[in-house]
Amino acid sequence: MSRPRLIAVAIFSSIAVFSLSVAVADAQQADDMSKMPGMKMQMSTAKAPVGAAAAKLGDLDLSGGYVKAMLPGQPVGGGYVTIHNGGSNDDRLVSVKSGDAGKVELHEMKMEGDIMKMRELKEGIAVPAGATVSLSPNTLHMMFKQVKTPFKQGATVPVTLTFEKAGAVELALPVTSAKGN
Ligand SMILES: [Cu+2]
Repeated sequence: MSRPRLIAVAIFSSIAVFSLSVAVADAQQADDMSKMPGMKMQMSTAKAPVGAAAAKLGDLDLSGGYVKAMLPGQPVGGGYVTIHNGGSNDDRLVSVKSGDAGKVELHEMKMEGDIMKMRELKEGIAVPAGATVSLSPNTLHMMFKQVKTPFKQGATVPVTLTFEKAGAVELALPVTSAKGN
């Protein structure tokens, strides 16, 4: 076998192993993340789409809010927003609700070795004083469960985000393409 070909095979094998690891991790998730290709393999930093939802709540600035369109058969939806705490008190996103979903959980995706794992953050997401926390694909996210009608590109999904100190704020998250960011 010639050298370039050997290298190509090696690269392909490592991709296959990585995909397999991801698939194994997915299988362990009740959410079945394997049906969420958009949330899985994109390692780049996502940019918020044009027309993303924004709001101000006390010291908190929320921007870049959106959800991804759901693919046929996809059981859960992913939502994202950036939160900047311009104040001098730490705060915490404690819960999210939506009229379009039975429940919304706060999740984190993380590489553990070469396996991507997702877990629920029952304690919420800390937003320390002066910090900017981004919920974006492959990291922190809102996970919409028991979705009544699959999110469709062009629609909006209403959410209420509740913070420990700042209180609650409503956002209408635009639904963007299921692919890419
Ligand atoms: Cu999730």
